[in-house]
Amino acid sequence: MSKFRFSVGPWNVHSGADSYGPAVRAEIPAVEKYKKFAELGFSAVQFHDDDVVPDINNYSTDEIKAKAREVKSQLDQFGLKAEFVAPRLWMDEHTIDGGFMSTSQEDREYAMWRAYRSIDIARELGCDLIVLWLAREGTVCAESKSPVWATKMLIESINKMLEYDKSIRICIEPKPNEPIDRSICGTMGHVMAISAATIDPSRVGGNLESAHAVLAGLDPAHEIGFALAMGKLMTVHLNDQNSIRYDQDKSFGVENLRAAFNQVKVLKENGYGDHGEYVGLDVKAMRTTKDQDSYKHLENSLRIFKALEDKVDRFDYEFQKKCVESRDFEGLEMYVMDLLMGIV
Ligand code: XLS
Ligand code: MG
Repeated sequence: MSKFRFSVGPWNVHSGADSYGPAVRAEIPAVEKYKKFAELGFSAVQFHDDDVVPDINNYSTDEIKAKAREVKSQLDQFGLKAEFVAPRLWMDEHTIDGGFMSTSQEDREYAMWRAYRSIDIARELGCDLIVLWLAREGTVCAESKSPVWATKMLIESINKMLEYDKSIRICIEPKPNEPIDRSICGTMGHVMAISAATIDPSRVGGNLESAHAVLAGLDPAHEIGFALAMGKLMTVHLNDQNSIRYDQDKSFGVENLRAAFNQVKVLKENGYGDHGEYVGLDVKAMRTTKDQDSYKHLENSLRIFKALEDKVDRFDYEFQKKCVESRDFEGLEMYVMDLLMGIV
């Protein structure tokens, strides 16, 4: 029985369209996804603002809040909570050059409008967490904007959100690139620095995505550990990645099993979840996956996570201590491999 509670976003179940080809599976209605998420054992749903209110630009603040309440009643029907709301600042014509650090003041103001509406939606859904995946916050032409100015604009934007709602929490999900060429806030270290520079660092933290750490050439468990050491790991997006290719959002643990083991280990050893944090997935099915298998990557990710939890529970900390005292790291490493291969 896992000690953790799990969350997932509706975009994890998708039609399979990508930049190089059309959809390969039928679209599944959101409510049907919520029902299935509950059946699979998820406790919460992650949302973009326009997952809750499609065509959000067309509605007033009151209409947006009313539509959010409709989604809340759907979640209640399945005993699900909302984990967070993320403004989707990468699809709109107003965010072509980013949002918070766009070179257009009108577009920066639009990004703040979406950020404030995300807060309104979160409140109607009964959650206090906003995730900022800074997809287009950076440069496609290095000389188009100053990295000093852009960084300050991000801090200023977060401060405005913290002032708009006196108890909302802001969680940055760092990624070093894609779709942006050069990200302004690419790792958990950048997130911690941004947090410290805001008007209320206690309300600004990080969401570590396994694949994003790999794309930055970093170890996901160490990125998680860095945020935990600062007391600022607000959620995680567990998945996997085959080296520094495009963002693959593979099922958790399927490429780098030992790295996945150490992500579970650092979470478990440091009381993650004890204050309500969820283990979030951010995974996508293979393009070859058929309609009837639309949720298999979620089931696989949960199964691998829970199997690794058992491995962590069985980890021999006495043996580890002996190996460290005698600096027998070869012996310790082989023990870990035997544990993962099921030999011990
Ligand atoms: C990218 C992001 C994205 C969601 C917000 O990895 O997680 O999938 O939009 O979290
Ligand atoms: Mg993610």
